[in-house]
Amino acid sequence: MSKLKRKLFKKIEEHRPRTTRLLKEHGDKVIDQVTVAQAIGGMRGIKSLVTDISYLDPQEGIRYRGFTLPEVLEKLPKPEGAEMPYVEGLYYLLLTGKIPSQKEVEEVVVDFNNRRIIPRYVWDVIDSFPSNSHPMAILSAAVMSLQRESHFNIEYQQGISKMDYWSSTYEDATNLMAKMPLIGAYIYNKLYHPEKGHRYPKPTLDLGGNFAYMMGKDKPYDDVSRMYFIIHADHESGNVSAHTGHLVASSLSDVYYATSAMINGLAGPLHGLANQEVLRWLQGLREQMGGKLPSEAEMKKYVWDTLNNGQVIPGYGHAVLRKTDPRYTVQREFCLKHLPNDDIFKYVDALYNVVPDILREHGKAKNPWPNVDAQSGVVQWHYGVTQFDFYTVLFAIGRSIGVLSNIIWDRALGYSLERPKSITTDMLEDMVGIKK
Ligand code: HAX
Repeated sequence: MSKLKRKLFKKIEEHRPRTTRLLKEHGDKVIDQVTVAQAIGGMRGIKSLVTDISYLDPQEGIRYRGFTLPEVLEKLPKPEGAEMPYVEGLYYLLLTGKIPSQKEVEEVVVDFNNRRIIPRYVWDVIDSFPSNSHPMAILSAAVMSLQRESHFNIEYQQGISKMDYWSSTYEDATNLMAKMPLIGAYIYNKLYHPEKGHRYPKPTLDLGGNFAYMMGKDKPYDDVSRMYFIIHADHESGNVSAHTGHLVASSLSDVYYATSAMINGLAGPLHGLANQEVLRWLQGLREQMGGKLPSEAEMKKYVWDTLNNGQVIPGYGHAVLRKTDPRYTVQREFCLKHLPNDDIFKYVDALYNVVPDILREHGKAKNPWPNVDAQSGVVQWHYGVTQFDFYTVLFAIGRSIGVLSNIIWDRALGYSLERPKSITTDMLEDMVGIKK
């Protein structure tokens, strides 16, 4: 057993009595109520999921295991000469709640590297897709094809105890996490640079460094990748991708089924696909402007035209957040340091000056501030990843760290099959006293 797995097991054993006690002694205590608007409106805000891996405060933004994003980026160990921490260190933090030492994280790096081998049939699945397929569809299918590798599935068939589900799930999750960036880079090269062919991984590199290498990108793209995967990793459990992963895994489907489903949820334009939509929308403006930076009045007109057309402003608003997303701020600071004169960055900054006021005047969005997706495409574009269809694949690689960590813990704490109750419109009308 690896040191990380041993540490995780200890933490699981310490935690289990807390969940058991809550259920046994306080299982019937009321912690929330449900309104008609919540039942019709996507279950917004109902407290009905439990996770210790991250928590999203509407004002402050995300904390991973109690740490804000700037704290995570500052405290996690970094590869020599790097500005951003090891992604593997984040996996350690999310699983155990502890910031790993340099040595502890280096052990995880070696463990991940040993799990990178990808069966030939996965490349065949990817290669069989037409080159105009969306990369998220290819990613989902590639992850799905790996399902036959599941240790959990084999052990379940053999009849293991519930108490041990977490162990084979840990193996599956870590195997998949180590492979995801390689699959992503392969999809990128197949779709956009077939002339360059496939690059094999470099065994000496960490997850972020190797991803940059396989994408064919020089420094600081390794740091961009580390930053990107870390800030997208988790956003508590209610968002579509995290919730989908949790929901599918709750039926004891293995992590391959659950992660493929999570990828499908992330691929919607109201969720992860918004990062590609921001760039597509900005390019529309750029074309209109013939490449020059629009004046404030021109920018305002473009935003209003979009709203008056009945469309949303991509990259703005959020179902939970009520302030600027700290994931936006982390990337903005990176841009200010590394690409302050980038054209698209200037567009994004100029938008920040006009959109919140316009959304407030428009009067619909509860949160007029930018979310993570408003800024993330800019960084990719600057370093030559201009194929914005690909951006959500990057998000998916990052998000899988949180989703997989959660599934391991779901299994460890024996979380139940999800089964909320639905009712009919007739019943709802009766409940609120509408006469028919
Ligand atoms: N532009 C225009 N209208 C917006 C808006 C925006 N950016 N954000 C919200 N609204 C509208 C909603 O469409 C909704 O209109 P209707 O009443 O006509 O349905 C109204 O304002 C109230 O919405 P809300 O309660 O403020 O927000 P929701 O919780 O319903 O939705 C969304 C949250 C993120 C989906 C929404 O803000 C949106 O569509 N934003 C643009 C797309 C986007 O950036 N998505 C990525 C979000 C971050 C994320 O998950 N990344 O993966």
